[in-house]
Amino acid sequence: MRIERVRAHIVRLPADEPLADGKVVPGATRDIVAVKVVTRDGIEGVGVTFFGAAMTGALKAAVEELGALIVGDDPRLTERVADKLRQAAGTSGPGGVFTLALSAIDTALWDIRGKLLGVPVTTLLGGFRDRAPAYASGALMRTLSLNEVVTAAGRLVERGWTAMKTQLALPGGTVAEVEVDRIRRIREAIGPEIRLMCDINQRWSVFEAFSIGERLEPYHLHWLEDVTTCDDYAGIARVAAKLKTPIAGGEYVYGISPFRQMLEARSVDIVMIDLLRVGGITQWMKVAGMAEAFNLPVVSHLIPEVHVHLIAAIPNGHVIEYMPWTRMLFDSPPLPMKSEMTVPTQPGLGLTFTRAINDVLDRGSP
Ligand code: SMN
Ligand code: MG
Repeated sequence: MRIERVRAHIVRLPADEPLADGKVVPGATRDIVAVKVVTRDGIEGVGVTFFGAAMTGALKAAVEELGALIVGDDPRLTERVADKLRQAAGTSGPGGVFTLALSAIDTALWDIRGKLLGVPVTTLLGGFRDRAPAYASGALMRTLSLNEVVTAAGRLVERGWTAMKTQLALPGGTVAEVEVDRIRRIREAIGPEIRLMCDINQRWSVFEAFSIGERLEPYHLHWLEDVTTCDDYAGIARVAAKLKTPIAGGEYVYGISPFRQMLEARSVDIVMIDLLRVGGITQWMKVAGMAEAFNLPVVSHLIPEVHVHLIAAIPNGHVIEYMPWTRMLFDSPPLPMKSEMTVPTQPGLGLTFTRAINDVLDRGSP
């Protein structure tokens, strides 16, 4: 079993918002690097990566340069591959493009392993259950006006969602009254039973998190996410100790070690693992195990098509973030139904890139 080639291709998907038919900026795109690892006997593994922004070309190049180094290697030996690539990349990791590139390769290797053994990736990882809860993400962003966000939240409920995430730390400066009022209005629109999460994306100070967080408690958020700078473990821990609302975090950190700091400091009540920044499925599972040992639930960040396998596989998988950004990469991707996703049963990840993407990946760069 040997790797024959690794190819990457930048796909510019339209920046749409299908969950509540949100407004779109004409021409705006989400630029994603689609990756394919092919073995000599023709097994194909798919991976994806992004967060490159203006460096998306560099991210694609990183995948292909790292990929060239593992041609001829055994795709089943994910730890050996990760070690080889880490050493080859010098000290360019763990933060940044190196880990984002490693992640896509590692994900493709797990897809290959599943196809080789004829089982879904979730089965390889433990297969705790065959479906998992999902929440709607991306439809209730801070850039929407108050009326727009309230309308969109109502629409999500109409469409069967029982859990959804919004954002605070509104553009133009944080005014506590305005922030609290927005959550009050959303809660009124969706009723008491819907799970509502709120993401701050590191934009509050610790003191804003104390004071606004306390005033949000009557609206019983399911969690408050990334309340302040992601590596201020002590600061986040102070917020977590003070508020009744569970504190979620973890999507911004790279590799596995920061999770040790975060968990030892008791910064978070809910561990959010980002597949790309953690370095792929191999590393994701290590953090999930760490969280389990700390008696903490795990939630995913973006790429629900892959994360459905992971959240369903582990005993402490809590909920999948259903952010629809990557669905258009695939033919018949797994989709949520009434706030739930079912794990694909085909071997591997059960994901096939669309014909147009496959054509380019099979042909190689012009
Ligand atoms: C988020 C991060 C990156 C891109 C989109 C959205 C956000 C989330 O933090 O949790 O979904
Ligand atoms: Mg977030």
